[in-house]
Amino acid sequence: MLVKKVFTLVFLRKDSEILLGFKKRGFGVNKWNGFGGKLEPNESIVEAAARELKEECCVDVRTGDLKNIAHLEFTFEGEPTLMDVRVFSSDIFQGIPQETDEMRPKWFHCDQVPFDDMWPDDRIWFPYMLKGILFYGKFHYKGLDTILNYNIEELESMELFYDRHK
Ligand code: 6OG
Repeated sequence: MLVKKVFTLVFLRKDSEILLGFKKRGFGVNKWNGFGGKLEPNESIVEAAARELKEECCVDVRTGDLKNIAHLEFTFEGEPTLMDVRVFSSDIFQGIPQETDEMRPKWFHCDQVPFDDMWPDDRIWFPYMLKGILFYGKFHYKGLDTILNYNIEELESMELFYDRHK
């Protein structure tokens, strides 16, 4: 039996750029990624997404301006946890990204995403996100560097997807 843990992951967009953060500690250390983390008790997923963004790079976003664009699931060979990652994007936010103890933010042109210094799955699913295609991606890892298998399903609507996966 897999134990599901929910995480958030937020990408801010500005013109042809995307905001990534270089993770300074914890899971995914020394990799560029979006901003996010675990839910706190009594918090909705979108509230957690906005809180984590604020904590990690000091930018405010209204929950209503966060668009759910993907659902990711990660499993790791021999481990009992399924990471259920809710991906959000927004081009409406307040403030200038600042470095924190956890993340060093930087804007990247969408053609210059630093995939060599990111999770290996990112290079597979970023093209969907950058084209504006909603999707459900599943990745099964061996260790933290090798993807044993994966699947990506394009979605018409996230609401219909979550209705199906209640
Ligand atoms: P904290 O441990 O910082 O939350 N995350 C992943 N993101 C990508 N792109 N690929 C993965 O492949 C990931 N595994 C986890 C979810 C961890 C943050 O890292 C994301 C959270 O935003 C395995 O609380």
